[in-house]
Amino acid sequence: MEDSLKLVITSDNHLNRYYDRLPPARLAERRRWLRQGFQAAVEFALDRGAHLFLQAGDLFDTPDPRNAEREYVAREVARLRAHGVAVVGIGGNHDTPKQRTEHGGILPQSVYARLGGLHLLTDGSLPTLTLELAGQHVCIGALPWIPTRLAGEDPLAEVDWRPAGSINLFVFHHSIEGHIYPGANEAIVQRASLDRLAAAQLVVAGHVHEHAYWTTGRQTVVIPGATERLTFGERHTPGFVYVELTPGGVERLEHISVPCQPRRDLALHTWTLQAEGDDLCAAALRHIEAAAAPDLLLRVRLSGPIRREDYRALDLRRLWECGMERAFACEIDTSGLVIEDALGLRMAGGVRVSQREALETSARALMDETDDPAERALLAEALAAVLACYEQGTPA
Ligand SMILES: [Mn+2]
Repeated sequence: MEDSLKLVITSDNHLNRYYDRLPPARLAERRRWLRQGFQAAVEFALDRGAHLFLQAGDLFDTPDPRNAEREYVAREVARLRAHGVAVVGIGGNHDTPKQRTEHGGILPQSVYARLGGLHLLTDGSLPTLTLELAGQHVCIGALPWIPTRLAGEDPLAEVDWRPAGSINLFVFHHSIEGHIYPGANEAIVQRASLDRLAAAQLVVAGHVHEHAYWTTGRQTVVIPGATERLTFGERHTPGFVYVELTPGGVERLEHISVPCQPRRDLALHTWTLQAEGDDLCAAALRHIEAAAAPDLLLRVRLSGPIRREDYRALDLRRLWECGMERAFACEIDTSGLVIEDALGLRMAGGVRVSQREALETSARALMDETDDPAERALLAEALAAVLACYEQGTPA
């Protein structure tokens, strides 16, 4: 019986992801959550005696991760190498510089590549690496991420890949028709183009965070998926993939799930809050207190019609502070609030509360409070100056 090639595949680890409005200690804790999935993939590769550890892009969230993250990855890559595991990687849309003038166009992973820690498939049109692994002649080809590719293009359209391995695998970092990132406006690989990679028993596609795989004839296509949920919209189970591969195709494929930090989307409608009798702010605070938990990433989504005076009385900062005190992190989303005007007529749906509107509202309130025409004129002048400054970004 022939040996199968054992490989661990991970993608979209997004190490070093930054979250604004998170205090430093919590940001560090969040980054520990992000490392956890990548760490689990490394441990799994060592436990199973994998021959190959493949990272399919977006290892880092940016082309310039902090040294702490770079050093962490160096340590793990060194452990894999010390145990004889070959490490192969490609860049993704997050960790590849957008242009040559940014970091000289160099990926953060290239430091490990230069020191022999990993093979980074980044140069040329279809860089292909040949390794002797598990008694097989293994060819690994890649389509490097090109930041200038346009939406509507098929990244595989011109690809003509003719590897000579007994086992061939191909890796890229793109959405595939039918498996598209929500709201994607980018180049997408057409299903039919996968025929161009007919020589590959395994095709690996990083980028889409939800794991999927399918097999057509001898070829299996696998989307390893992300190792943590990165946004509130994501419902997938994060993890990585373990594959046993022979010249005849995939013999075994497992998706190993990893824990993710809990998230909760708390939807609060103004009608529900009003029905509770007291003011909106007190009602919203009660809901936030009840929903919060120490580990939780909480998003509070306020929606529904609201009168201007109620909006002014809604202390958003206090809501946010309450969430930050009781949950791990909190964001307050007011984009679903619809301001009703003074005559009780509702404006067209989806009106956003803009800074401009808030400035006008406060100025008008001050003007309403005075009978002195000179003071009103001064307030009007102040408002105009502030708005000019706000809109043009220059001091009036
Ligand atoms: Mn990506």
